[in-house]
Amino acid sequence: MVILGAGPAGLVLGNLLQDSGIDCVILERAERAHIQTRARAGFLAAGTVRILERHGLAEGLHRHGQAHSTCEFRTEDGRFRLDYSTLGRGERHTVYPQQLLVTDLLTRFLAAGGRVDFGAEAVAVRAADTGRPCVTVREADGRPGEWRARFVAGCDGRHGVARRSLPAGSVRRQHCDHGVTWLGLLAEAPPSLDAVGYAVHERGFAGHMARTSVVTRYYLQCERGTRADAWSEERIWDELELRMRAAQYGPLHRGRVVQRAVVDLESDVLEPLRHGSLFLVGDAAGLISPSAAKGANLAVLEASILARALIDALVRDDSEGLDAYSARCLSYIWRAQEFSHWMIGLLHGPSGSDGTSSFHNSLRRSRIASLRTSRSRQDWFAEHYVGV
Ligand code: RFL
Repeated sequence: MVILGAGPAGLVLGNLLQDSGIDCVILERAERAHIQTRARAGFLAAGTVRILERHGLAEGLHRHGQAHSTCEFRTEDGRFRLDYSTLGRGERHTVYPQQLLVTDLLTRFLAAGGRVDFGAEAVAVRAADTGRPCVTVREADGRPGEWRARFVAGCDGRHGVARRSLPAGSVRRQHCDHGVTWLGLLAEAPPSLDAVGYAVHERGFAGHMARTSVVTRYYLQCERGTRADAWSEERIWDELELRMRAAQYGPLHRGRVVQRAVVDLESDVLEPLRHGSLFLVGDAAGLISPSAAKGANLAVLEASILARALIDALVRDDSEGLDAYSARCLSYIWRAQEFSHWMIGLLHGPSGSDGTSSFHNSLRRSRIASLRTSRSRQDWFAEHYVGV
């Protein structure tokens, strides 16, 4: 078994297969230090934690992760909080930075004898429609290499080679550009509130998400085409305080901005997620906007579904799970896409003052008002917000 990519998807899959005695190698383009320090997701859904627990992969997150269950909305109509652990299915998030989860998964995989080739870039997947696919590789020393296996798992993200290796016409890509751009920031500053903060402001959205007791992620909606370094730190903090209405609700803990990235909110889904012996998993299967923090959770879920199916096929000679893999994952993916899309509508007032935007702005206000007042709406929100 060849796994492309050592992100959450590839490492969960690798651990689960290895635990069942299935031989696998992970090819990872980046260096080890890079994947262990790449800060991205942080909110793990209850279902994700259960999958990791079931396979003995949750020790680190239980030791260092923090339970989280409240979000706070701040809008022109005031603020309100939802404790989603008391709504819907009564589940919480565990906040645990993705780079720590990746480090745990990698450490466990290597300690159990697993092989990860760092600096090895997959160049193409060939003969995926046969029972003996082949992955061509540029090794860390620049020399060409080749791997053959029964199956290949494309866990190499949105820009990976698995997607690019699919023959034209074998897969349908459905894409949506949500027309919204965020400046994603990581600040060396303690969280400023004990909740995820969603601020809707006429100047645009601002978000606050705890990562650890000393690091906080913030988002600022910005113009499409903004460069990540375009805003000074002072402007960033002033804008965050303005949109989060710090004058009314209290100042933010300021600190050094240690990471910035411009994120165009986009989604895409590939269908089907299997081409012969090649399977797409995680961001390679579908990209989801970070508006509802679903990407890493889907990656873990899909990897666990594929692992079960591969184990059944390789150990028990039962390929039913592999045949059902694509349809099964797509039903979860589309549910997550639907919720993320709904969140984008909830959080972004369109700029401009023509009749259409004012209409949509009023719809957005009404949507937030119903979330504030309707218990059944809150239950629905909680169920989808914390679930995948
Ligand atoms: P990854 O993590 O991108 O890993 C893919 C790996 O493949 C390697 N690779 C290759 N290796 C060999 N050969 C090649 N040709 C290769 N091409 C690529 C890469 O180096 C990399 O190591 O994909 P995976 O495993 O599918 O995991 C997906 C998640 O990383 C992603 O969905 C999340 O980070 C999304 N996301 C969030 N998800 C959540 O569930 N909760 C969150 O709170 C959350 N916050 C976020 C996020 C994503 C963000 N960015 C990237 C926009 C916050 C941000 C800012």
